[in-house]
Amino acid sequence: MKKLLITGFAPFGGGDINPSWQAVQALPDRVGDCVLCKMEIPTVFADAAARVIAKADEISADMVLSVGMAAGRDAVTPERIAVNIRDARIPDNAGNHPRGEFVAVDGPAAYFATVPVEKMAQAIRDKNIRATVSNSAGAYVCNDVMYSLLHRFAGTGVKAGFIHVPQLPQQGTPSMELETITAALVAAIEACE
Ligand code: PCA
Repeated sequence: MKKLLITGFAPFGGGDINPSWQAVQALPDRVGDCVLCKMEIPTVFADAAARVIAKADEISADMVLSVGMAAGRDAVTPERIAVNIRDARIPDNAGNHPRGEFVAVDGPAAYFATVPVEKMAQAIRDKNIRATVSNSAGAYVCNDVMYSLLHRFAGTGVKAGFIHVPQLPQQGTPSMELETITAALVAAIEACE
């Protein structure tokens, strides 16, 4: 069995739910060859990443997947690349509002995900769920977590990736049902084996 640390975010930007954590919570404890450790993380620059990295180290995770919500997207989107920039349109949940700062001053401009993003998107589509690989995770807390994970685990055997999911129907359009998002995550995890 492989150990997968999978995280979802707390609500942010005045919202009261975040489908990323709801969907992660709804996942079974085992998917394929993976035993899951689920964790909710705050929508706060640096703090969220530090917590995920600490937990991954603590449980000796083989793989880390973070999930976040992207309003405006109508598909589940494994992220291909994380960039070394914090550039927030709105403050995070601790009031941080970085504009054009580095995630890691000593880091490269970008990292590619070390999970198979094309395979994950295809596996989700094979379940008749909308999915496409995204080439930008933004420059907010989701990108911050993805970049920080890839920076920390570069050159180790620990795989890391990020998946953005749509809003729920009650949050606006476009949207996707929670059960569908959860099923998409199952397919994505299975595709990582
Ligand atoms: N989405 C935000 C941060 C938390 C979340 O769920 C983002 O896309 O950066």
